[in-house]
Amino acid sequence: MSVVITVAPTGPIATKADNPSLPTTPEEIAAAAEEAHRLGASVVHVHLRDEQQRPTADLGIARRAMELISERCPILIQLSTGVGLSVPFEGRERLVELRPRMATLNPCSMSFGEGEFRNPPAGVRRLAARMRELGVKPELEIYDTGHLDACLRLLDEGLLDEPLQFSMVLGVRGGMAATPDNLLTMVRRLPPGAIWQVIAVGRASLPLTAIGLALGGNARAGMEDTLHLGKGKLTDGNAPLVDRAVQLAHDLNLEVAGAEETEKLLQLPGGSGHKEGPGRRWDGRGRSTYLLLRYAVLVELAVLRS
Ligand code: KMH
Ligand code: ZN
Repeated sequence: MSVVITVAPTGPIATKADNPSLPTTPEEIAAAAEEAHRLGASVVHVHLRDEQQRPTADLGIARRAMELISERCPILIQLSTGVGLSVPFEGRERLVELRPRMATLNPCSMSFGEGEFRNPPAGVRRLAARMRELGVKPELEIYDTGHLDACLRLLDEGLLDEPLQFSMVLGVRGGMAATPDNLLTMVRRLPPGAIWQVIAVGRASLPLTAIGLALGGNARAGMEDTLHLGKGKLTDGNAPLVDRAVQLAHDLNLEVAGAEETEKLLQLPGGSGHKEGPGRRWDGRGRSTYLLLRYAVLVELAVLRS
């Protein structure tokens, strides 16, 4: 059984002032992607920054990052169309014209910390349609239960193709809290054959990623989601976080998919994707592992809250 590990090396929020190892230039992002690929990541989720480290949807910067990454290794590129709260939707959606293999699609507007994440319904439909035309696989970012319903409506309207690929984002202020119960609720509601991973921010990243893997999901790791390896311990790059996710998968007796296998598992358009295979499902064999993990997470969350 193989899982897909995605590295998210940069994100839209942190800067080098928060952690000097954060990769922000196309060169640094490409180097982080290559190292993550060497460790077992087969997808890189890319946010671009300008020279002042501000999030940007600049096509020149994005093109350069994509070229540098592809020159270094065969990791599959997923551009973020979330980009950053300060960048208007109309600029963000143009990124898919660069035809990355995948890009994120954020289906709904929401409060995001103290800011506002604008994803207007007409724009989301337009972007979904354009991604479909270009053969760019959307990864659907769902921060709350209603976001799943919005995605299912897009499917009904013919704007998405199955298998749907989801990121369950937990722990953003404005979205659902990072609790095992919320994750379970979402997993139970997924349509058959859906492919998914957990994105949990901050301290919840590790325990919820572990639960996600045990439940049949893929995993994401990187400095977009947490800048720390443990309490008070800054990570000195993306590599230790990716390494930890790979280790976690191996501890759960899961293989880590390479880029070619990932193309098939995710059934990416333009690839050699097989049609019959649904996403990895939890088949009951991991039940005791899962229950133990769940218990461990509940204890951990209780300790963190106290
Ligand atoms: N950092 C995520 C919680 C996207 O990439 O499309 C939000 C995000 C969305 O960055
Ligand atoms: Zn992102």
